[in-house]
Amino acid sequence: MQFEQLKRTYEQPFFDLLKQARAVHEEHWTDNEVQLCTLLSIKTGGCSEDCSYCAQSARYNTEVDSERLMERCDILERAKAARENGSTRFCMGAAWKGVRDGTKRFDEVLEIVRSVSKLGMEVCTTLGELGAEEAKKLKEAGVTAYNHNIDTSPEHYPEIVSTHSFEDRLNTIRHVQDAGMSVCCGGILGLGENTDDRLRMLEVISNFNPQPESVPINSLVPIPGTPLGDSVEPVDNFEIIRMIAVARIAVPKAKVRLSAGRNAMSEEMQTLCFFAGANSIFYGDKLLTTTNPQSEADLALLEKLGLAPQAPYTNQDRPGQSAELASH
Ligand code: SAM
Ligand code: DTB
Ligand code: SF4
Repeated sequence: MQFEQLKRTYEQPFFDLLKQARAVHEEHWTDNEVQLCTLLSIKTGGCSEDCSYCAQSARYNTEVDSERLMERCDILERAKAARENGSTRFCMGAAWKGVRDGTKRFDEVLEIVRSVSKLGMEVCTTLGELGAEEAKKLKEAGVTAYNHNIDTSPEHYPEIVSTHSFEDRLNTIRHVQDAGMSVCCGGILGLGENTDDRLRMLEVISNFNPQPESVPINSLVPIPGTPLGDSVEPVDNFEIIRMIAVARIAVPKAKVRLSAGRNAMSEEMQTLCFFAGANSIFYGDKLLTTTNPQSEADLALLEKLGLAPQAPYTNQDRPGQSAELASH
């Protein structure tokens, strides 16, 4: 969708927007399911980049220390626990500028992915910048989706990050698409951007070809010590709901993931987000470095609403499943 159309959609009376989003949602998603995804920070802190919202940048004095890449067996334990708890997607994040083929750490990541992908969940990684070769190898190892957010509009991006460009983000996304992985791409609300910035971000995302398989909508979790730690007004709940609704309309087949920031949202607020088209959440007490609602509370909310956690995949129906793995 183009900016003008997104803007007209966004500016409708609130109930008209919700009605439109709900109709699009029901056309493409018939099952009243919410996907539960578990996040794990496999390499925390010490990142060279200066993203001004991030607890893991080495440039800011936050409470997060730099750690080494986790051991494969520990990651596997966490992935198994996530599957036991009902997650159908396991997302591994690393605080790196990017990964490079031929390095020891990239080989370690490939080994980790090979192990985790045998568990039958969707395997998502978010490791920073990728070239064509790295993307191909991750796909071969069993990554089904790669998360790389554009975070805000092209115009606002330089206000938020100076160590890489918006174009760098798009290049990585292109490599992910070329390698045949699904793209998970969304952004953050609350970086000091205006509504037009948010809609320009959605314009870029909705014009990807193919459209992304998932769109995470994060609401800024202010991190003390970062440039955005205390300076920015929280985003109005109605603006968040409107953005979820417009994302649902603009990218109808994507999972719209209500991501960071749920800890600060009431149950009623989250419910309106589900109604507007959100159909995936991060599940488990921790995101990467910050807290998330307790699992029991999330399950209780879904139950109250008559929503079901997405059922586990069988061997054959997991997206991105290779014929070789499916036959095991
Ligand atoms: N280093 C990789 C990258 O930059 O793509 C992966 C990790 S990064 C933490 C993944 C995404 O988490 C960011 O693009 C941003 O959308 C989101 N994020 C990070 N810190 C956040 C915060 N404090 N509040 C909300 N979202 C945040
Ligand atoms: C995404 O869009 N949000 C997740 C995931 N992709 C990697 C990360 C949220 C991080 C929130 C801040 C933190 O825990 O450090
Ligand atoms: Fe944080 Fe990722 Fe930016 Fe590094 S590249 S500072 S981990 S958001």
